[in-house]
Amino acid sequence: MSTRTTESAHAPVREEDVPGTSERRAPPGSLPEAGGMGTLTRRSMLATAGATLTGGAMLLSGSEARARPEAQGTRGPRPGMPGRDYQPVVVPNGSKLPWKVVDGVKVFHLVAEEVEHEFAPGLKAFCWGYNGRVHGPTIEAVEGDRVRIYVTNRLPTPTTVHWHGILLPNGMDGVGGLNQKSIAPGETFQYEFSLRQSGTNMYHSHHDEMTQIGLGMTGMFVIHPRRPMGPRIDRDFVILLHEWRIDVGTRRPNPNEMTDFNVLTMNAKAFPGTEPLVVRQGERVRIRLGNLSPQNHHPIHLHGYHFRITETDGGPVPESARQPETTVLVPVGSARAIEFVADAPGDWALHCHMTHHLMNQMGHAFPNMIGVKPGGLDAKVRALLPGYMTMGQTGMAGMGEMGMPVPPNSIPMVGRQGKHDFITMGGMFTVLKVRARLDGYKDPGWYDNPPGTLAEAAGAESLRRDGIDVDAPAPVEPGSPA
Ligand SMILES: [Cu+2]
Repeated sequence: MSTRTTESAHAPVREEDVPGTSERRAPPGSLPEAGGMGTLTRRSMLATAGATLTGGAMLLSGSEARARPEAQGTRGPRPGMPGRDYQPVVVPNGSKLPWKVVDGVKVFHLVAEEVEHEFAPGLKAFCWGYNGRVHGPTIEAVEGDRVRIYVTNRLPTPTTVHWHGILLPNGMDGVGGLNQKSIAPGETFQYEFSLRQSGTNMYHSHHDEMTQIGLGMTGMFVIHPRRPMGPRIDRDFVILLHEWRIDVGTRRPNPNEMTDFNVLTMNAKAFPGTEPLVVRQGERVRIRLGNLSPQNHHPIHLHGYHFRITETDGGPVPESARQPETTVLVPVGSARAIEFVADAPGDWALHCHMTHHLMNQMGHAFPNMIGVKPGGLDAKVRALLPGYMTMGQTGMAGMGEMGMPVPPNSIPMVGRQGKHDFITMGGMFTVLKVRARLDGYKDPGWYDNPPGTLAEAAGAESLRRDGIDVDAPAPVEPGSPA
């Protein structure tokens, strides 16, 4: 028997840690298969899948029985139920994949298909996703659950699904060609495995990865622990990070882009399209962040709080290793969960700290105009180009606010009006709204700052009292006095 170093009591055991040669044959029942009746036509497959889903008892051959722990007389625990076994996660702007229990197995159905998706008001594009959504619906299950996931391919090209970070038999891992036959257009495959871990994981296409992940074929896969770990979480959010290249004037993300992404998203929405995270003051909050962007790592910064990173997609972080943080780096192909107690009321920014990830489409392609003095230039150019105006001499902040006419189907610079002024960010930005009183979890509007707790223009009396002379040379002293 091969051995694994176990780091905690929660370390999972691999079903397949058994002696054998390096070229093992996949045990029967450990490869995803076309949906039971050979290759299905598109028209018949939903009906067939439906029949299979409600088909009742499943006969196991002897070899299948050996491959499945519950058939060895150690039947898995009963399927985990929301409310009883776990507190369901919240997916801002997102969706969840429904399921049903058939003979003790949780059955899901993912449909890979083209989706017209709105990134923010004003920008729609044709992406690839699952079940009419970009990204795919969040899959939610419980440690110990056995899951059977049907995948129907309605794309014009083959695909597969990889269950990212989930420990499973090799033939269920979803890498096209390496682990399984790719799922041809019109086919339905079934994946089946038991969840021997808990944590924050993901799923994504593993066929023509650059194209299919780049077009949005990703989703989150949350596995709750069978027995709760640590303090109870009141609000458990799921956010998947992504980046896209959508040239102004087009309606299709360009998956061939390698460096210059111009739409940065949380759950496939760019600010101001992102829904706020609404929390009651005093609640314990978890935010699960996944990153399946093509190229960039995202340092996600939360204002107003210090938090601990409690999970990676490799499992829980031991308590002794949870250092305090204000920014969590979520590398490509990784997930991180952070936790904190929401004791400070307010509207707190939650955003990627890469400043180019806070812009929308035109920020990246703009010439550097800082400090340019147009003088009489505008009038001269207007003779040739009516309506011409030099822009950007003091930066980008005014561009969204001016409400300039923009090309159709584009979000060039937009932020949105906030309570106090215009919010000059786009992209990977959202707001954590913490309130003492809430009417449900719908958006409570902007925060009312208590008197004396808001930065405002300084009054003459304050300036005089504190000896601040705004016309004097700006005070400064050496950082390393002699
Ligand atoms: Cu970023």
